[in-house]
Amino acid sequence: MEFPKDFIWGTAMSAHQTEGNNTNSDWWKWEVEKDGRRDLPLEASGPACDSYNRYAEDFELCKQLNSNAVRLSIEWARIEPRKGMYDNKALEHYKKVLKTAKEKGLKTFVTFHHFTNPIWLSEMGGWLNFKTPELFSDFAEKSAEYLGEFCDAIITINEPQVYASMSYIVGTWPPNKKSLLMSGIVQINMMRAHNRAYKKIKEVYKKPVGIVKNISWCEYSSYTVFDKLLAKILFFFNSDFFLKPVSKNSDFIGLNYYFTNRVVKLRIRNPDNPVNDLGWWINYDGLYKVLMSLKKYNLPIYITENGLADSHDRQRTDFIKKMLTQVHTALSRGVKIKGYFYWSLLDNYEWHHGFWPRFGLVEIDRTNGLKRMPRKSFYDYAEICKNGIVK
Ligand code: IFM
Repeated sequence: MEFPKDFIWGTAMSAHQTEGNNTNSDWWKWEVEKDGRRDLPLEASGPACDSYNRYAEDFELCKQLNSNAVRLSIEWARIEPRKGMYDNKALEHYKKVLKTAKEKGLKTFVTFHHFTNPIWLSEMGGWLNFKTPELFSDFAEKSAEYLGEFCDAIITINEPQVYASMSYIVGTWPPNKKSLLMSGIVQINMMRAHNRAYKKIKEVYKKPVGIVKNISWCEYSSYTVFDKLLAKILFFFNSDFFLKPVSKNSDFIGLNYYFTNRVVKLRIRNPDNPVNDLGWWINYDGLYKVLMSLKKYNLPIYITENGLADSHDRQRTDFIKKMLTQVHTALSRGVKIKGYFYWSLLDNYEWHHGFWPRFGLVEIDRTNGLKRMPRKSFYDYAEICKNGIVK
């Protein structure tokens, strides 16, 4: 299977998960305040992968991977550590990071919000506060103005509904709320934030700006028509409900696809084979179905994340190839897919789970100075990136 010559081949990561010592963020605060009274997070992020200092080494790995792009995020909590006070040193740091990536021949896809918030914002009520879209847009405009020269594409918000659900329904992420109403408010504020930030960014930055949505396909058993109906409703809320109101202000859609859910007798009951180390059901044709469902938006699509936790690297190469097969089929049926980013380059901080889920093409040895050790799948993906061919 041959992919278009100008196809983007990359890997994705995020600041809090890789940089280390993100001390001005709500996540850091929550991690260090753990005093034995609660069981999560399983670990604190601490130095993470120390990518704040070792980014050049990481980009060198991207180069060895033959990839032509990298997706990473900048940290709002570092750039605006106090409300309205921008830290020029932090902006300069990210300029250096992005410049280094470009010097290594990588296109940069830069996310402005990837789950973490400055502590001052969380003290104002975070994404429940109706002023937050405005505050986020100010930060976004400032960052785009300063860093835009070195960004090939800007992503306003990563997986808004995952954030709204983990932090405000499931409650395993800060601020640990369990309220459907709150989650609804957060989602609306994130839609408003995207739309507003898009317009502000566009005033100072002429390249593409988009949003990244995690979308899971939803299957149903053949038990009753109600299973089918529920599957359709769940898929709608996970996809068009959020995308419709933001699609007019998006130059592309970023799709993160990991798994499919299956409704059986009005419950989510997923098969336990094949699964990744986190128990997520691996269903290849779910990716195809989600891609086909996005065709109606008539926007370029990047698969901005796709990957699996697989500590022994047993399934990763096969996973990538089978997912890319689905991408290829969707491409041949007219979906405008422009690129694929594997999540992730490195094993990194998997939020409340700590470091045990290993998504990396490159293993991080946490007992040996965070040494980077490419896995076999790294070399297999490198072949794909080099030739644009999946065999
Ligand atoms: O690690 C996360 C990432 O931060 C967002 N998308 C899913 C990944 C795997 O869970």
